[in-house]
Amino acid sequence: MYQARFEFIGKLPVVLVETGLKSYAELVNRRLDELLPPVNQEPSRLHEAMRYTALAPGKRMRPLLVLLSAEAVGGTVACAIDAACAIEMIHSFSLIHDDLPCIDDDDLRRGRASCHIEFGEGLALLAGDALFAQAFSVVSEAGYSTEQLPPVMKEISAAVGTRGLVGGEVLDILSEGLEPSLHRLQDIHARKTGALFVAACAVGGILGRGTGPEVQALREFGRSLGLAFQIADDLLDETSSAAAMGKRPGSDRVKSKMTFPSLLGLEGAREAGRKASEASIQSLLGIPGPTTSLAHLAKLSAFREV
Ligand code: GRG
Repeated sequence: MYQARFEFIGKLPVVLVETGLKSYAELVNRRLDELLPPVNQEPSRLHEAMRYTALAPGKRMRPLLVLLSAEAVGGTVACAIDAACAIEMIHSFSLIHDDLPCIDDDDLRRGRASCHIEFGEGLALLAGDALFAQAFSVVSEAGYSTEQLPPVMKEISAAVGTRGLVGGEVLDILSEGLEPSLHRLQDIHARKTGALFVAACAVGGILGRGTGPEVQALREFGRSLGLAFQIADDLLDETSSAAAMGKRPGSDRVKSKMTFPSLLGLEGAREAGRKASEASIQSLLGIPGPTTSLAHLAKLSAFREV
């Protein structure tokens, strides 16, 4: 049932090679592997479940944003890699919980059976919790300076809590059956998707020792990019296939969810995605350093196929 013709790995490098980002994604995967608890330690089944989703083929958007944002303000990949992996762990945590039967009830993720299908609900829930804790443990042990650590912790925790992933998911659940509203939809996705994008960019800026205005410009970039990315996600849910995406398309429609295409139509949603992507690129004008790769990522997010 799940043997996916998921060609993600075969597809993404084409894009990443073009934009020079393949090596960054490989670096993230290698460091993630080192930072996740090994399967030869107990409780090994828990570690297997954590690694199963966190190391599965994904786009690694959020860690790439951390690394490229650090470079954009004059920092290095080395200074930001552990925080980049921590943010990917949090993203993986949210995917595991999102797929659970009590939330979105999805059986396919990243081209594989969802974590709870493979390991059972209890273990999947706990693997998510452990990834969350591991993320903060990684950041606290990364050797960041006393000026950097508190703002980095603040950015990441804010993106997860009520103003971020959890709050967005709750608003999403509670909006079922309500009158569709573009304002509410934007608020939900600013929290569910945008907040972690903003945090990734800000954390990269902080660790790269960017100035206040530079970090603020990166934040703006992440906000618009998150919107462009989510609009593309909604469009793909309407138009793509499980084989291409590695998750079940059409699920928004089945669950009668409010989406950008359902509110704006396919063409209207495409136009909104284009505008958000352009707005994100405009925000980069406030940054003197190398921003070409961030701009590529912005275009890729709006016009992606996976
Ligand atoms: C407590 C962190 C936490 C979560 C619980 C379930 C939940 C609350 C929030 C759901 C957040 C969620 C899954 C938002 C959707 C964001 C999104 C667009 C996910 C897909 O991201 P991609 O396309 O996935 O970057 P890959 O697999 O490529 O990494």
